[in-house]
Amino acid sequence: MPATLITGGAGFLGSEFVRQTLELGDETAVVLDALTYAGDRDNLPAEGDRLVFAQGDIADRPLVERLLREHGVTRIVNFAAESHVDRSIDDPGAFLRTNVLGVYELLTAALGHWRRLAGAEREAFRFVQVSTDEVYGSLGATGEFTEGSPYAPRSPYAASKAAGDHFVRSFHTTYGLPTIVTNGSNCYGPRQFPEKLVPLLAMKAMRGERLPIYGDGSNVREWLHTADACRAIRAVVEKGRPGESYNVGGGAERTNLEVARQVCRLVEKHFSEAPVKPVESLIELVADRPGHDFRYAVDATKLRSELGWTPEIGFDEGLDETVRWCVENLAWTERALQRAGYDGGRLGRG
Ligand code: NAD
Ligand code: TDX
Repeated sequence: MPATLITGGAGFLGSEFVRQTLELGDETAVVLDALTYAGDRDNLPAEGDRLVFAQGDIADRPLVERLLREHGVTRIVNFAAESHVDRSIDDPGAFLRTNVLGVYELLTAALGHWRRLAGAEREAFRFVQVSTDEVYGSLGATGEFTEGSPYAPRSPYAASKAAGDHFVRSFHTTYGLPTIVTNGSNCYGPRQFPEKLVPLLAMKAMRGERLPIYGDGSNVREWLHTADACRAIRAVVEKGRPGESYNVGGGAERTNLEVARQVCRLVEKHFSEAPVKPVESLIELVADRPGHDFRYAVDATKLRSELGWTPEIGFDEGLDETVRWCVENLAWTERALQRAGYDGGRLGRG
């Protein structure tokens, strides 16, 4: 049975990808995750015939080499990263270590392994780097990023992801390693760490705390449900062309204020004990994020037309389900906050 190394598989997107992989039923998922504040072993099922879990760092080359060899891995999907822009403003070093040096070590282990493979296994080998639209920089009110848009990162997070992507691409052009990059838009869904906009707002609204919206709330993000994002990454793993990159986005553009108001309405719908009503009265405009990118939007035509992917979950339906999940899984959120040493009050720049 083929095996896929899924790094960062205990995080938000990675754990959804692992669940989808196990549902497909025809491959072994080998998860490598350092279990930083963002990773939760309980996001994954227990180890079994088709799930192997190793706690460790993608920068630990001997460990990665052993996993690749022992499990006969023919695909690597790299979700492991420091992923939060505000944290990158406060501590860029951690982003450099994982998103650049970690990616380099992972690539080097992958290259050695790939070179030892032969025949169909070597042919099938893929290294998929899960990246972000933030590497392209910031858009004005119109236009969309295409795969040809130049990389122009502006936050330390985006800069580290861009540097990692450049290494990934260079391993294809220089050594022939079959790598592919996905550039995804903002994801939302269950099990997202409550420092990110949607779960942060839901958690604070349930506590009756003010809901910090940066600047004037007019910044725009393109939202995609994590299940649709992972189906897109699966399509890229199966059918993507080595050396290429694919934008991943579903077209649901919203201002942050629109998202905040919708989350407030959904908290009122699903959480009868909301301490402050209307929940919307908790929204407060606060100091802007330094270097705050105004707008992201991607043209995902290549993914749709070449690989036949279409999103299945509309934003209204997906957000309703996500806020309901946050209401019904407060214990998950409390555990995440404890693990990270947060009290809810210190979350967010506001
Ligand atoms: P996350 O922060 O929820 O999860 C990251 C996971 O990586 C965690 O389980 C963490 O323990 C693990 N990890 C961190 N450093 C590691 C290391 N050095 N070695 C091994 N494991 C390590 O992040 P996410 O939101 O699931 O994002 C996953 C990937 O998708 C990231 O690469 C991110 O850049 C990209 N991405 C995310 C979004 C989004 O909206 N969430 C959008 C586009 C792209
Ligand atoms: O408290 C907040 N108030 C606020 O107004 C927070 C946490 C965020 N915001 C704004 C900033 C952004 O414009 O909401 C928007 C979304 O913020 P985040 O959830 O922090 O996401 P973003 O910075 O857009 O980055 C996300 O999408 C792209 C992920 O965290 C990245 O990993 C991914 O690459």
